Amino acid sequence: MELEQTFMNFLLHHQERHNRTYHFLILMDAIISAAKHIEHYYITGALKGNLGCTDRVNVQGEDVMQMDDIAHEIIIHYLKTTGRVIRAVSEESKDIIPLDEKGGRYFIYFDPLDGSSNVAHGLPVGFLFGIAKRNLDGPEDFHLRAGKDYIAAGMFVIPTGTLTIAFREAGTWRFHIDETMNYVKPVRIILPDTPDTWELSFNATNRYTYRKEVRDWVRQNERRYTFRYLGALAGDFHRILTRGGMFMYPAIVNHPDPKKLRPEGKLRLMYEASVVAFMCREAGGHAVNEHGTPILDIEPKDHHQRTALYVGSKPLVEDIARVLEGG
Ligand code: AFP
Repeated sequence: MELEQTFMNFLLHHQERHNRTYHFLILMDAIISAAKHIEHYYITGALKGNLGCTDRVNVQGEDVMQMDDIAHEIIIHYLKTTGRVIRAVSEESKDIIPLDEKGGRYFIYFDPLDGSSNVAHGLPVGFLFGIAKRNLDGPEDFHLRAGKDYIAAGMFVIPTGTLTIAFREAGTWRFHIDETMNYVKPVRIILPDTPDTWELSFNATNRYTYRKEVRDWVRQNERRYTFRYLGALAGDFHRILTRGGMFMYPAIVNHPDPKKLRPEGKLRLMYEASVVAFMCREAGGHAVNEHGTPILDIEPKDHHQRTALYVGSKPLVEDIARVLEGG
């Protein structure tokens, strides 16, 4: 019987090889515990009437929490116990959450349950996170970090039992949960070079709402690749990492309903776009916004800032970036 290396053991060796402290292990242990908790809750949530409900009251007359609020609370609970987090940004909290402003060492930016339209069906959703380190050489000014300053970024695809995580200049790795609920068997992810397996992923109903250059690019290129779309970034990007190709969520500039226009894009910079862009870079890929600017270079002005996103295999992203820059 062959037993596999666990994530925590992998991380321990990683930290030692790079002469790093064990603080990051403590943080990752909390993140893993939170993810397992959310995963378990998600699998059993329908039984408790907790999947995908809004403004509902249960038989005891209590408010039924939505799954994304539950996921948020679970993560904050585990992060608090570490004493290592200065501040957290969560999709589910309007304000930045101060945790341990004196002793904390890491900033964390996360989306506790991304892809909420899948929740009611029990289909895959994501828990995405990016981590940056405080200034250790002087006073901390608490500025929001750009993706290029993250030290790690990752995602759990829930409830599939997978964790994909990238470490700065140390690659992107995938783990699977085993029978004992440990994430095991590190596999390094490198985007495939050859286009044979490449896929395109975007919300096809939006195609007529893109700016002309992007519409033209889609028309000219889409037949070359297989098309897949789940509607949850973590799941869609998980496929792109393995198969290559590109996930895109362009700016919506031509919608007949003005309320649906999204000239800045839909996805959130700090806990969606920068997270997948970081993982993609470490797997050999690239990511840009609607102007062709690398996602990882964008300095956030607001913690819930939105962006357009084109992420995936370098040749494909560079090709559309030329179109975006010229437009
Ligand atoms: P929700 O969490 O609001 O469902 O949004 C999910 C998401 O941010 C991302 O995970 C998807 O890739 C994208 O939005 C899907 O958006 P569309 O439903 O417009 O295709």
